[in-house]
Amino acid sequence: MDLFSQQEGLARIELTDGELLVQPHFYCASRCRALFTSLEQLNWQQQAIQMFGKSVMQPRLQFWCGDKPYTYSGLTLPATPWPRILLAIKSEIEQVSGYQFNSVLGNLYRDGQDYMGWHSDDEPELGSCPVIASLSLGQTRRFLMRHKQTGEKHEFALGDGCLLIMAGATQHHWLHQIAKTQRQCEPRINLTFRYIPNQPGDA
Ligand SMILES: O=C(O)CCC(=O)C(=O)O
Ligand SMILES: [Mn+2]
Repeated sequence: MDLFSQQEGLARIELTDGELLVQPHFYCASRCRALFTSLEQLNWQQQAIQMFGKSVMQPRLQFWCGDKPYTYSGLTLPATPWPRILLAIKSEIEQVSGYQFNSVLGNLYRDGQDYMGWHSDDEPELGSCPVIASLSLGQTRRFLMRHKQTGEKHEFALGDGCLLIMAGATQHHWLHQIAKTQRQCEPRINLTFRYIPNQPGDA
């Protein structure tokens, strides 16, 4: 699908059983470069997750911050203070989208061998219809979606400065991934802003 034929502002993409919004040039090229340079300085880490009962290193680097802890694949990320740059980006995305976020999971794909396998962002902490705002910086990578019941597939090229929002029932019905590639590949940073609602028993 060609994201670049869309107009200015967030545009809706037709999706069976889900809601997708996209703004291919949410940030201009010079702002993207400046953001990439600052974000690279964060404390990126390669962390282990549990898969089929085994501990495996994630094939990418990760950065987390949020107002509440978040657990996925056996890895618990604690509540941590926000670096100023991430608060600024969060607030700009909130203004444009009208959604609120209180956490961000960042991914740093060092080269084409770094990837993220098929998954849905459907952890219980995210509530029943999670809204995920995903900002891409740096190298364009292929973002694939596959319908869990019908197998329908879509592919989007997520380029420098692209904002993609998944909402509604998307996480119930769709898986997504960033595939490996053999092509020459520069680093890419992706920030996924999330909202973790209050749980029963929270103070
Ligand atoms: O890198 C991307 O575009 C996707 C990241 C993602 O799916 C996630 O962090 O859950
Ligand atoms: Mn995801």
